Amino acid sequence: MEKHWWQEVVVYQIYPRSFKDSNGDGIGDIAGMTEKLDYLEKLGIGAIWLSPVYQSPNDDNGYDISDYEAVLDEFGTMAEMEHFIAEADKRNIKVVMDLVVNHTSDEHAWFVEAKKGKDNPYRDYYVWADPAADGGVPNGLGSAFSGPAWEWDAASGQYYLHLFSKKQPDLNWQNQKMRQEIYAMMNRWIAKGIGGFRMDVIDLIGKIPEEGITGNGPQLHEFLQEMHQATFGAHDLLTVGETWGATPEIAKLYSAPERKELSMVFQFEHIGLDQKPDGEKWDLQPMRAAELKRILTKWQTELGQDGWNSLFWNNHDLPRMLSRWGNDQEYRSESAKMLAILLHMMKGTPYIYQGEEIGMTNTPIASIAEARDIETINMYHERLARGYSEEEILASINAKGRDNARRPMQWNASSNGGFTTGTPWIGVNENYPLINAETVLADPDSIFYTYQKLIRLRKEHPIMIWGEFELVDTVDEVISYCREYDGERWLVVTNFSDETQPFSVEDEIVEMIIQNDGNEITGLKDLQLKPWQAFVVKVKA
Ligand code: TEU
Ligand code: CA
Repeated sequence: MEKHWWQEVVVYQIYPRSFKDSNGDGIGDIAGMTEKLDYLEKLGIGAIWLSPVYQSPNDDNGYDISDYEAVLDEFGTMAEMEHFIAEADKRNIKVVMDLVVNHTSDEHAWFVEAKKGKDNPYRDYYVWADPAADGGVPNGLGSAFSGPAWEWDAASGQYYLHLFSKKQPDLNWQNQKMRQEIYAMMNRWIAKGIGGFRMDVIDLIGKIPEEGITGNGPQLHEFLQEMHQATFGAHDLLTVGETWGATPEIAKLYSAPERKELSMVFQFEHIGLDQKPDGEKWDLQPMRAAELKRILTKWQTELGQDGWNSLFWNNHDLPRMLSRWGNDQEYRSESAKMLAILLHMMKGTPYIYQGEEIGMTNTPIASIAEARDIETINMYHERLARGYSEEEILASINAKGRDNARRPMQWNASSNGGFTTGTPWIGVNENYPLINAETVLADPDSIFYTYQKLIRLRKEHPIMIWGEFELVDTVDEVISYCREYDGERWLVVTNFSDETQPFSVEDEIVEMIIQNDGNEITGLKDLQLKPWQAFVVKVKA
């Protein structure tokens, strides 16, 4: 397999609204991000996935784009964005832009035109349908943000499709002129020196709505090969598709090099483990470590040479993993470091979500008035109407709501965690005096330095990037595997539980690589692993 820079770096995701406010309006901005590039250089990351910074009415916090080539006023100017890309480049950090082309905002010029009537040249840039025989919605397609996926447009007597909010009309990828305009926009961003694209719900662009098909439609890969050819194919960029429904077989279709589509995909099979199989994300069940082990192993072994894994626990849509499956109370530091070691020692490109590196946690709400996310607010009203108790609904929101990840980054112990001198657009977690970058950087044994060391090890040891993965047979709650490369063998051992767990292998330790506590480990036979204990040793191959 040909080697690429995006297989060797660790990527850091910035959610700009919540990263750093530089002008006191309570909203993160590009100047604030530029201020923090030295912090990211110290961490050692090689690329930033930047959530949308484009012009938007912020119905879905920027994932509803009204102008792909203008910067949101609240975030700053295009000059500041180009300066950010240049300053990141000076620090060997590439900027991967968020490409949201399954839909636009309803305030995008194309949709404003399309709504003018059936004969408008932009009408077919979107998905319109006549009412069903009974005058209602054309079919049963639903929105991810509650309610039907069809919105009535009285002026034209048709419905338009929106798989997300009604202010996010789906683009019609069957329209070749529309596709060409998207590619031209992408090329103008590539010309600014960006490092690639994260592609929002890209598995939906092949949709056939009249047949109820949304993900993995028949022309999906044809469109991606056309996009590759027309834009990033001529450059060595990181392209990662967000594909909620991907299996390893489907992931190979996106990321097998000879197919000339994408570098890799975000697959979410591990992310669904605490969701009832027949329920929505809000319907919870306990996550079983044995299942997590099985799924992680499947993805490590089945992609093989036919693709490349992304590795992540967190993003702006997910509750913070430290609170979700770790232990953010008694074992906050140990379990945060264990999660980092378990993930970063696997084969693939690791992604760190802002605040994960300092052990930030979920932020529970006591009232829906504290919520900001449209997905959460819509679900609240929908489930109240369906008879759920407010207590049940808030419990689901506190476990799985997206605002958990979108609370302001905690920089220091000053007011609002040093995120803003004004009133933050969303409340800062009350634990900021204890959990903040400045305090964490002052502690050589902190979570930050575990991440910094994992990133440094990746730069120094090819085995972390290219080594073959092999699961080690253990009790359910212990996830242990080996990486082998060029005659070298590393053993990774993690206790994914609050309890002591047994571990024993015949291997002989050559050297301790990294561990999440100070315990002396002299041998590997008949060990009793402490809760959340994690270590990596080089063993005799
Ligand atoms: O997310 C796609 C998506 O499906 C998630 O919103 C998911 O449905 C939900 O969060 C359950 O966890 C992408 C973006 O990451 C998300 O922020 C946007 O809201 C969405 O697309 C629409 O652009
Ligand atoms: Ca600001």
